[in-house]
Amino acid sequence: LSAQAPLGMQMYFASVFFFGISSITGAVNILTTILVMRAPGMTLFRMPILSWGILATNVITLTATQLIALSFIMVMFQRLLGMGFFDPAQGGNPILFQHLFWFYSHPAVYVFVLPGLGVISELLPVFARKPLFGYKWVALSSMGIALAGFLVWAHHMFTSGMEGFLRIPFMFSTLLVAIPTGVKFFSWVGTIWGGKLTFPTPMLFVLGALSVFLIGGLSGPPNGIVTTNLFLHDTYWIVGHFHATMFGGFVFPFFAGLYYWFPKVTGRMYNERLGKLHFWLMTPAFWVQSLGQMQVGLLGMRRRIVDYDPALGIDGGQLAITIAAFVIGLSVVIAIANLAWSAWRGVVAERNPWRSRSPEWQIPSPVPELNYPQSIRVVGDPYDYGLPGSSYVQVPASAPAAGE
Ligand SMILES: [Cu+2]
Repeated sequence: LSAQAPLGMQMYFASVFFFGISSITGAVNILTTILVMRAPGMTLFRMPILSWGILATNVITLTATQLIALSFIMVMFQRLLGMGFFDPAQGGNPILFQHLFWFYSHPAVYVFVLPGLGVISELLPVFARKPLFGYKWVALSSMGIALAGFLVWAHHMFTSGMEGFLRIPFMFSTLLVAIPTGVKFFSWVGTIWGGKLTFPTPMLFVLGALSVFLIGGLSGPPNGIVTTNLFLHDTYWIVGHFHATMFGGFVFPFFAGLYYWFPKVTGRMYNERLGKLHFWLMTPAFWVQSLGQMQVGLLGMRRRIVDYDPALGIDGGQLAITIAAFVIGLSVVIAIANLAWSAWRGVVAERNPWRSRSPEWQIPSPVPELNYPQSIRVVGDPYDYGLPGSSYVQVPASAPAAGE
C-alpha cells in the first residue's frame, strides 16, 4: 500500500498529525478547566473521582501525543525528502520507529482505560450506598498509572531485536504498573464490601467490568515477564489479554456510564429489561471470547493472520470465539435499539433516579443549556454515602443537595 498509493499514505500521515493537534488542544482545554476553573469549595481531593481519571488521561494526551506526531513527521520527511531516519540503507534504524511508536502507544491505552476505571470508581459508591474506599489513593493511582505508562514502552519490543539487556528494566517497570492498578481493584472490592448493593443495568456493567478487567489484569504479568513473553509474543494470547483490558477498562465501563447518565442526558429512562438482556448476553459471551483467544494462543495460533494449520486442533475454539463475537454484536444492537427508542419514547426520568450526590444530578434532566444558573458550592466530600448529615454540594435555585 505504501508503494501503490504514496500520495494517499502521505495524506494519511498528515491527517494523523492534525488529529494529534486537536487532541493536544483538547487536553490543554480540559487540564485548564480542571486546574483553574473549579467551583468554590471544589478542592482537587473533593472532585468526583472520574475527574481524576480525566486529569490523568489528559496529562498523557498533552505529552505523549507529541511523540507520535513527531514520529509521523519523521516518516513524512523520510518519504518526501529522503531523510532516512528509519531506513537501514541510509544508515537509519527501523527499530527507532518502534521505540517512538510505542512510547506513545502504550500510554494511549491508558487514554482509553483511565476514564473507564474512573467510571467504575464513580458508580460503585452510588450503587453500594457506601463511601468510595480510599478516595485519595484511587485519585493518586490514576496519576501513578499515567506516569508509569511512560516507563514501559519497550515491553512491546522484547522480540524486535533491540539490545537484549534493555528487556530487564522494562520488565520491572511493566510489573510496577500492577501496583497502582491493584490499588484501584482493592478500593473497588473494599467499596462493595458490606454495601447495600442494588443491581440496575449500570451496576451490572460495573461488576461485569470488574470480572473482565480481572481477566485482563491477571493475564498481563506473563506478557511483561521476559521469559514468558518470548513464547507468548504475537500469539492470540496477547489478543485475548488486550481484549480483556480494553473491554474491562473501557467497553464495559462505557456502557455502564451510558446507561447511568442516559436519564440525565435525555430526561428519559432506558428500558431496564433490555439493558439487562444486553448485559447477560455480552458478559458471558465476552468471557468465552477472551479466554478462548488466550486458549488458542497457547495452542499456537499466531495473531495478524487469517489462516492457521488445522493440525493445531483449534477449530472448536475458533468457532466458539466467533459465535461469542456475534453474540456480543447482537447485544450491542439491542443496546442501540433500546437507547434510541427510549430517548424518543422512554418513561420520563426523575431528576436523580440513582440518588447520587454528584452535582449534575441535583439539576433538571435533560441538563439546561447553561448547566447551573449560579456557581455551585462544594461543602463536603463526594462519596460520603450513608453518613448521616453529610452533604457534598449546594446547588442554588434548585433542589437541595442530596445528603444521605
Ligand atoms: Cu504496553
